[in-house]
Amino acid sequence: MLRSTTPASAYAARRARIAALLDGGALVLYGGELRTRSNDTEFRFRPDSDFHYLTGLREPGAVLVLRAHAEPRFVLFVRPRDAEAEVWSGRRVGPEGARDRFGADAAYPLGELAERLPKLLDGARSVHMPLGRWRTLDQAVLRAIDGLRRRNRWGETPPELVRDARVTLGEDRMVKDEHALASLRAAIEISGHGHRAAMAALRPGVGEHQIEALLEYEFRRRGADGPAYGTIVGGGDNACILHYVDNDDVLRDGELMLVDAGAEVDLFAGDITRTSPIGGRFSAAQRDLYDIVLAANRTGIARAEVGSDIDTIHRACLRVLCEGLAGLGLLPEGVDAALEQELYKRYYPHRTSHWLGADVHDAGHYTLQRTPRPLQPGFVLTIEPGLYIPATDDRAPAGLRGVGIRIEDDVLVRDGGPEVLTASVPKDPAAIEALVGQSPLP
Ligand SMILES: [Mn+2]
Repeated sequence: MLRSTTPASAYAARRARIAALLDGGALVLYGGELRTRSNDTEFRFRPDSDFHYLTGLREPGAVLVLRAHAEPRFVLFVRPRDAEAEVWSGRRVGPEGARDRFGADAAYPLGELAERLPKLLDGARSVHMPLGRWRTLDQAVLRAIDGLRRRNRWGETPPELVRDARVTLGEDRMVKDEHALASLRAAIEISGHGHRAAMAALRPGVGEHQIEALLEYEFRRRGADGPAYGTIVGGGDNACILHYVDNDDVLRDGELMLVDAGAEVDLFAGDITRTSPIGGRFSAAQRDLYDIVLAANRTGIARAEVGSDIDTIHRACLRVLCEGLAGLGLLPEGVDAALEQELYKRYYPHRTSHWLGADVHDAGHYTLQRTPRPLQPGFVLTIEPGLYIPATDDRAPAGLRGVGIRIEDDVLVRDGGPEVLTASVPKDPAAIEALVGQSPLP
């Protein structure tokens, strides 16, 4: 069985929280549809995160209408049962199952959406929806509002306000409830198994694709939905390509392997990066660079406190990285000039943190009134400083050219100080060296 940590009551509690924020309005979400992979075959379905967050339903072609203004409150539209279609493309929950198994107060076949939506929106003060996300949903809602407006003489009262539901949902998703946290912890625990297995199987001559397969085997066999995003396994200077997902090179002695991979459980994502020496030992030059990134990682984590913000974390990490780079002779302009003129971008082009949750780059604003928002208890973010020395960098000593290192942890902001959710995955260089090559590649 796939791992699930989320009871039906958790989805009901989320719907109640969101309904209280709708101010007498209605929320309309679409779970999404199958996407073509090639010709007539499709990717495995993965529902929209907001939709799943409130329903737990994983079927394509489903619409949620959550009504704060009247009964029934929780309405689902789903594909109707169809014995023949289900033989080909899998079981469907159907309207009856939507009521019995997913707790809908009312449920109808998807084909009745256009006909029923006006009545469901009648009397709602506002409609909350992901504007512009799904053309079909936009059209259905706008038609319903327009239809109600035309019938205003007969007493129908259309919503006067359309709001972007992603703002409301994003704010709620930012503060992880106990079930979201349980899902995240499970996703991270499984991700950790994958990372440790990858380190243990690492040795020269193994293919990046084999490490990728091992990670995803660990994820799936332990009941995760699968990888939460495209697994990155980069040996040597492939580590300097930030979104390297080809994973088709061989891992060479004397080089490092960067793995950025996370499992998904109940549609919550782990997101972990570790960098390991392929031959089992960091060279002195690699170790120098590793220690700088590790110091930045630890500095960033220490700053992930209530009231801090991700700009403060980023700047604290940047200073550590720049001081380290200057110490290696890679920033002859000096630390202050490097920070001011962003000269470090040559070696560190990305930001340090993103929100983590149901989406690996999770929902929720990063700024409020254009200033970075203060961290609150329950926020989960990544701390992922890195340094990537281009293979062509003639400033760098030969032993550092083409070396890429990133160390990424997932951190829960708490009143008592940050909790590192990814603490079970080694990042101390001695601990990594002790693990690398310890078991045969299966
Ligand atoms: Mn990340």
